[in-house]
Amino acid sequence: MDETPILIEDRSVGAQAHYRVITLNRARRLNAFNGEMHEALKSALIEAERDDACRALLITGAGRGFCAGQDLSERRISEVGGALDLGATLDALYNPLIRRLRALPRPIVCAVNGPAAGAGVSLALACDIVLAARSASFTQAFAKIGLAPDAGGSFFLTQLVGPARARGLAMLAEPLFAEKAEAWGLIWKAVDDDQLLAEAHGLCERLARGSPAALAAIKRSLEAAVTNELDRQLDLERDLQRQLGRAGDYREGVKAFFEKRPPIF
Ligand code: T3D
Repeated sequence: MDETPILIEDRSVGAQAHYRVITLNRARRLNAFNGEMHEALKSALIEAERDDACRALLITGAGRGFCAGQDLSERRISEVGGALDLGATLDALYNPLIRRLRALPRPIVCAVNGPAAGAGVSLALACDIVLAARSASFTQAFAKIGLAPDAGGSFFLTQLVGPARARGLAMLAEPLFAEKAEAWGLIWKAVDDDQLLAEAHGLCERLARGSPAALAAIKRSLEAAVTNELDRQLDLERDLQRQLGRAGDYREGVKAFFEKRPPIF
């Protein structure tokens, strides 16, 4: 099984802009992470950040799964002699990935097309807008293999669904299906399976036509709001708004409002 670990495709939105679709492509292992997939994803995110014409990202999975977390075939203790340091792999691979996704100044839509488990859930929750097919599930599988949520899993879960539900999900390691995930506030929306990609592309197109400066500022502001006190957040809002108010997108937005037409960013 040596497929290209991720597939990358650009979809144009007008002459100057596009959004980028990243498809995790290890379908036989439900797109579980191995070293190559980590490396490919890292390069794709660095490249997306460099490319100013890339206005949004869409992350999804090939085949019937989204991402089953770490590829456990790389973690058979009998084969690695019990010398595994999972702290080191988190430091080297997962934590930089999550930090990169959260810091990327572009909106990231995630289309969860099937089971997400372990760090696969963390990957989805690190994205900005998460859609899931109704048949998709989110499983904090860690406890079943003697681990605890990682790659930001404990953080995202507690922030999004609150401590009581986070404890139940993490300790019982049961699948949470898309509709309940939406009802609990874990994700933006559950959609019919056959509509998932169309909806995700529609969202990306909308975002790619939006103001890049505003979307980057929104991402930064909401990220900071998770941990900031009100005073700090008010200051950050002021600073970001000052920057945005001096930029061309704001001028175009206001002009378009009075001309009763959609803005062109
Ligand atoms: O560096 C570090 O190690 C630290 C970081 C850790 C991060 C983590 O993510 S730890 C958690 C690792 N992930 C899991 O424990 C999840 C394991 N998978 C599952 O629980 C289930 O497969 C799912 C809930 C995701 C889906 O269940 P189901 O019934 O739809 O599918 P399945 O039959 O279990 O899996 C289909 C195939 O994918 C199967 O292969 P086979 O038998 O057809 O050849 C299965 O072995 C394979 N697969 C699924 N998950 C993984 C995997 N192979 C390797 N690694 C996996 N994680």
